[in-house]
Amino acid sequence: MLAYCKSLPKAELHAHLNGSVSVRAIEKLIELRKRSEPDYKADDRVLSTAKAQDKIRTLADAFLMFPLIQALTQTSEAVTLATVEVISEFNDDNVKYLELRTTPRENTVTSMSKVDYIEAVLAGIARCSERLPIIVRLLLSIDRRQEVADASETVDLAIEFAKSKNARVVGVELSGDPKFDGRKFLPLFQKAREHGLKIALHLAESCDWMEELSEMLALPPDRIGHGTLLHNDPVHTAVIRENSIPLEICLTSNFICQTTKTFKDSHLDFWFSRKHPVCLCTDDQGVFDTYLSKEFEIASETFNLTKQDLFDTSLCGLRCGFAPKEELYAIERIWALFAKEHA
Ligand code: 6MZ
Repeated sequence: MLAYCKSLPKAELHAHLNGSVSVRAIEKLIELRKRSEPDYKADDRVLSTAKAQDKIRTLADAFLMFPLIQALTQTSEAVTLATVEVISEFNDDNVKYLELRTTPRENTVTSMSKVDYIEAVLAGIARCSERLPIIVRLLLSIDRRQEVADASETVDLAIEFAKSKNARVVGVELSGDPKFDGRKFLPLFQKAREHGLKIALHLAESCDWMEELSEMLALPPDRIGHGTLLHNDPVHTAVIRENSIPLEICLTSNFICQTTKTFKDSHLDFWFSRKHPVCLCTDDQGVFDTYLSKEFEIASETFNLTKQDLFDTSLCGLRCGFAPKEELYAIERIWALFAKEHA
């Protein structure tokens, strides 16, 4: 089944840039850093990211990993390198449509502004678009820990960048440690929507801040990240079903962080059995040492999915993308061709 999963064209809709950086890419980033700082010594923990699975037991543990990687992407050159590496690895896994998401950061030491950061990511996307058969779009992330003013700047930048000619910024999203309430950002998401941006919200990833849910769902978001515990509440379930809000489900991430005890306990089954749109995603393929084909294989083994189920799930992922519908239709031809070849 893994071979079939690898051969399937896939859409990845939930991938955090810095969490997706692999050990191989981390080594390249360290090399780059050493060119300007020969004595640079990377934190030992960052090099053992591939073994992070052994160390991460909770979501809080995962949140200790991100700053270690972010410490290596503090210049435009490093951000572009990380972007190119991440996209190349998704391309190697036969991902045809990728939505990356990242939190624009400024760094006063290296004089990297948020605009520089976004431009560096877009430069990496442009470089890959020239040589790889993968379409990449970008969501700008608001970190739950941020001040509203900081997040507001990100939304304004998303609006500006989305207007540019080959608009690769298609949305904004909310992520970060779920123990921080996201309600203060709601007016910003409203504003983003008024300017034509799509919205994805991490919701109910853990049992922190469950009281925000009704207000966050009332937005309503265009997609939900994780939503691990949402199906426990019939009112929330009804809102999600009525609005047909797709869920981005990351099996390995949820399992490693123990927000689902086993793969079988995943909420995937609940939504799948109701024919609700779900997208299988990796979340942080570097930190969790996974890749999208593997997520498909785990889903297939855990829930006895057939090849047809996997194909349908993969196509459903593409259709939940935030790129304009006509672009997604055009990409769908790849799925149609695959279906014809495997009929
Ligand atoms: C919530 C997550 C996350 O933005 O620097 N992030 N937020 N839940 C998760 N599940 C494990 N995984 C990653 O990528 C790293 C940032 O993405 C968010 C966190 O805010 C993390 O700092 P970027 O590219």
